[in-house]
Amino acid sequence: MVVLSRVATVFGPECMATASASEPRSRPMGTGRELMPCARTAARSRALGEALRQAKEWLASGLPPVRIAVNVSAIQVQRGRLVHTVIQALQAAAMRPDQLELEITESTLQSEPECLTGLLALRRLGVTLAIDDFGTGYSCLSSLKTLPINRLKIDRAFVRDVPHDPNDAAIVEAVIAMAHKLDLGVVAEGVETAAQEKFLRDRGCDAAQGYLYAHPMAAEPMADLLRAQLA
Ligand SMILES: [Ca+2]
Repeated sequence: MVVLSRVATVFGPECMATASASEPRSRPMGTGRELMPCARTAARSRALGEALRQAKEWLASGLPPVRIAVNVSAIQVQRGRLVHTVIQALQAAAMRPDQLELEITESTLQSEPECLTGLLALRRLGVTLAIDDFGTGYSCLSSLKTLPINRLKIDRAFVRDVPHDPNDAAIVEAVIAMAHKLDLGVVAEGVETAAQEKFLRDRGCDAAQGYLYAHPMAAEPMADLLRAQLA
């Protein structure tokens, strides 16, 4: 459940690749509310298709449309096939591009022309793009103004010790302020305590995810949760 400031409503689930559908990752994850485990595949495009198929099923079962977040790799973006895969998956699920958010881990993201071209094509399509685990990679800050992204997700490593650790608190506060100056949304990852949530809310963080809201779960219990909260 997303409960921070400007986002008072549900974002929707984040779909992660896991070893198997019955073996969810132990790390707290989930955009906004929670996480839907997906089968690990060599090509994450299968996870993308699975996630969108699930969204279509939820819609058919009477749930209001939710935004689905899916993790993709920068390699997928660079190879140039991702746009085609996304278009096909969206068509198969009869979903609009703005109902899909793609998360790309910062450490794999580069400002190389192939990556930029792929990201631009996805943005033109209308898909939302987020940098995942922001702060742990080595991308230079200038990539933030060159890459066509919509949101930053602050890595849990910085969130874990706020508000007590003054260094982490300073970093998180600065990232939120910087993101907003750049017109980017901000999501905090790994939120587990009310004190963390208050710190983030007070600094204008747009949304949060983590154990405080929900643990990783399979599609069925998540449908129940969505039904209860969106009713
Ligand atoms: Ca993610």
